[in-house]
Amino acid sequence: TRTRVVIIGAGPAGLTVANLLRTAGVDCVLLEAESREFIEQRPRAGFMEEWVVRALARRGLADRLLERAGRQGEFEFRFDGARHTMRTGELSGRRHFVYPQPLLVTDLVASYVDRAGGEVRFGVREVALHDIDSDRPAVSYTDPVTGARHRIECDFIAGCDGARGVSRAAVPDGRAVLTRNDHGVAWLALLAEAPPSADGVIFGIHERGFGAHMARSAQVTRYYLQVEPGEDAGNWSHERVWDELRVRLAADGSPPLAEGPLIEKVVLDMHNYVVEPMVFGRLHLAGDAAHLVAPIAAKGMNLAINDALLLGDALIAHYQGDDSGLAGYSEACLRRVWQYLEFSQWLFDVLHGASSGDRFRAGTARARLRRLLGSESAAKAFARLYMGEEADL
Ligand code: RFL
Repeated sequence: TRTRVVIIGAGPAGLTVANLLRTAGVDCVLLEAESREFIEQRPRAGFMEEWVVRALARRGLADRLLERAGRQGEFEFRFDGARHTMRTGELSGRRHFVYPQPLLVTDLVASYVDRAGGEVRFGVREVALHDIDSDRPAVSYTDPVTGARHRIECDFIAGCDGARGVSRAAVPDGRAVLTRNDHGVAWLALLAEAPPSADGVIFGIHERGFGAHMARSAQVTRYYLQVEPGEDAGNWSHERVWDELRVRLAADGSPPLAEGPLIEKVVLDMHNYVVEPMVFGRLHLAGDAAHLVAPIAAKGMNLAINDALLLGDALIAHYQGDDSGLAGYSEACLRRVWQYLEFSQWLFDVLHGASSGDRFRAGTARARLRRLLGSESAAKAFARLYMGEEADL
């Protein structure tokens, strides 16, 4: 078979590219390793920045999101038994949209497959990329039902297969630089079947380790606990989790946490990476396949959609005779990636200083917090980055 663009991976990045291409009449095929049911339920991100929502809305991809997503414009720091509210919405003029990633993925699949009749092959195995340096690249895979091997020739490959995909690995040695950074801590990511215990986000800064609360829906709340890297989630029983959350999120005058069964318990090593450039011949990487931002500031999905919008538009422009978008693609994505990595690193230091066991780091983190809470201009600059730099996409 032959098509114009093969997209590998049906996460937020791949699905956004697929929707854009399909709407513009550019032939594409989307290959996904998992089943449709699986990707529509995989829990992950929850916060979307306003400019991303606006960009999706402009392309008719945010109808349900705009109807159903909660809006958030403040969060709380808790430390030394006190609560400090940051009014990030007021300070920045922007809001966060609370929309769990599985809902967004469900909407994007429905719009691409059910509404636009786009082509996806779910459950594909042994995906391999070929001749990415030529102008006739191809992708091959094994059909999950028949076991037959298929090959799709194309003009371009969009590598949107996330942190553990095969696209990034297809880049020949020496053609890209992979920059890694490891924060040296892990977070136990938890989903509790419990109503939220506050309106929005609480960052608990504590000597015993960082802890966080993130309101998701009336029934489900996300929590995080800083743990040792490589820690086994099995060591964290229901009692231990809730005892520790109560300590790390404690503050005078705060209502008790609403407890509930833990329906997700995963240890995430807090690390980051960036691949530069994001393009190799006919392969364009997008989203987590190209860069991972530890979920400290909830930036990953926003970056993935930013890349996807730029890539989708650039590919469409290419078929209309304009290659400037493709030429500038990698640089345009990476500018925002590095901005967000820097912010994430900065926030990491603020949130983990107290538990670092290092008096210098603890002292400087405390100084940053005081500056944020005591200076309007510092708070404004912070809020703009936290809520996400605007872009007209
Ligand atoms: P995805 O979502 O990982 O999608 C990649 C898709 O590719 C498929 N795949 C393959 N398909 C074919 N062949 C192969 N060989 C394949 N290998 C993999 C996978 O099955 C999958 O369907 O990447 P994408 O599209 O780049 O999207 C990135 C986001 O998912 C990610 O950045 C966010 O989830 C990060 N993140 C958050 N981001 C935010 O913006 N806000 C948040 O609040 C937020 N919270 C989080 C997060 C990530 C978390 N985890 C689990 C790392 C919270 C958590 C706990």
